[in-house]
Amino acid sequence: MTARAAVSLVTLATALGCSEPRATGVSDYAPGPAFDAGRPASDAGRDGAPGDAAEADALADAAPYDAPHKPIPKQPFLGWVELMRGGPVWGVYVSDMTGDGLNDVVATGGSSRQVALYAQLAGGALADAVTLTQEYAMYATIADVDGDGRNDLAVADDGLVTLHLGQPGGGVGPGVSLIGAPYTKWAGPIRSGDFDGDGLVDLVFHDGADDVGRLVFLHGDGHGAFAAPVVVTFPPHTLGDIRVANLDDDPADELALSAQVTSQSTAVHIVDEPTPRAPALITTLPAAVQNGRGSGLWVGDLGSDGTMDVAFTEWSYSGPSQVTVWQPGEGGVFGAPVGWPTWERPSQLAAADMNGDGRLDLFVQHDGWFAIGAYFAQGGALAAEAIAPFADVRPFPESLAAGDVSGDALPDLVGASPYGLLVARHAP
Ligand SMILES: [Ca+2]
Ligand SMILES: [Ca+2]
Ligand SMILES: [Ca+2]
Ligand SMILES: [Ca+2]
Repeated sequence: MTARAAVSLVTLATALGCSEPRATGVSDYAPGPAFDAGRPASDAGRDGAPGDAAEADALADAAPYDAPHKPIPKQPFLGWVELMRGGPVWGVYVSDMTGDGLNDVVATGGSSRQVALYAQLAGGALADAVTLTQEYAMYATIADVDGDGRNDLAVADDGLVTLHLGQPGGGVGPGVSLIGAPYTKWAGPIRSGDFDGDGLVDLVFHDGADDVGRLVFLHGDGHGAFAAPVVVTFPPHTLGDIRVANLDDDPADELALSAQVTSQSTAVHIVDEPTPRAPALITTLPAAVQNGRGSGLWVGDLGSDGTMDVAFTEWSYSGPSQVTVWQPGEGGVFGAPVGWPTWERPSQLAAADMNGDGRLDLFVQHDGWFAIGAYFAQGGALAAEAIAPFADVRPFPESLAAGDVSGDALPDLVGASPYGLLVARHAP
């Protein structure tokens, strides 16, 4: 890191820490190469405190970013970026955990790796972090598991899969373990959906055994209890992220999961329950980039055209980087993928209608580049990627999320960084 970059980085980290909106837009600051310089001494004990005016002025005057390969053009599709204090964050989730109808942010893997709640306050600001759970958790999912109208929180990590029921007035209750001895290696991403089609919330998580890939399904009874786990095994490779959506004509949800098959080979598996409570791998979508690596996975209706999409970021050291998109056709059979060229090191994905045209747009984080790309939907296609400076977000399955967290009905982007929770508010 150059001295100049270090100075602008410290300035950025300091100025982003303020909790009040400032006029400085994201396009006005100079992203640095990495958040690895340690927090500036002047930050000590200042969580939530506004940065001083001199630092804000320095931010506005910061030097442009020296990108070694490609310059980052300034694209004003994001508003200003705010760094909430509270220590490192790994996973971020946007949902209402306080029962007031306003989205809040739940963050996993904080400084003590507990799960923290950043509640949205009236007026749109996020409150300081409040610890929701005492157990370690890197992964979480939020859904109303017991049907009482309050969102519940299921967390997974280090051999634990624990359910915390939402409480009247906000917050969650004590954790109840959902698994026993067979799944104590470690637990990866956990997701919720209705996989058996009975209208009740089920859970699925990745059991991180080394020698075999295992997905564990927990079918809910609608009252917070679950049937015996159903395990689907995969050939020995590392499972990545899990995403849930209804990809075919039946009412039940399917799921997509990314897998690192070899050190130079990735794939996306589609899992369905052709017979309720008998989930099975139904198809594997081979990676499109040869000798590539994949990381970000997203499933939904890009462009809001009524057709579901499975999106996966792929890159290789020597070849192209792209966002690969598959669409399920008749009977859930997937067609050939379409590759959308993307900038360096594409990582996590999130989607929101950022430009208000009623179509869902796609966002891709660029790992280590302090940049985020936007693919705005145009009809049945995506426009060429627009790049905007962003703060560094972890290359972690759940480190990027979208949703309105400021109460203006415009979607914001939320990211997990080594420094804390990032909130990129929609430009007003
Ligand atoms: Ca709320
Ligand atoms: Ca509930
Ligand atoms: Ca169900
Ligand atoms: Ca289905």
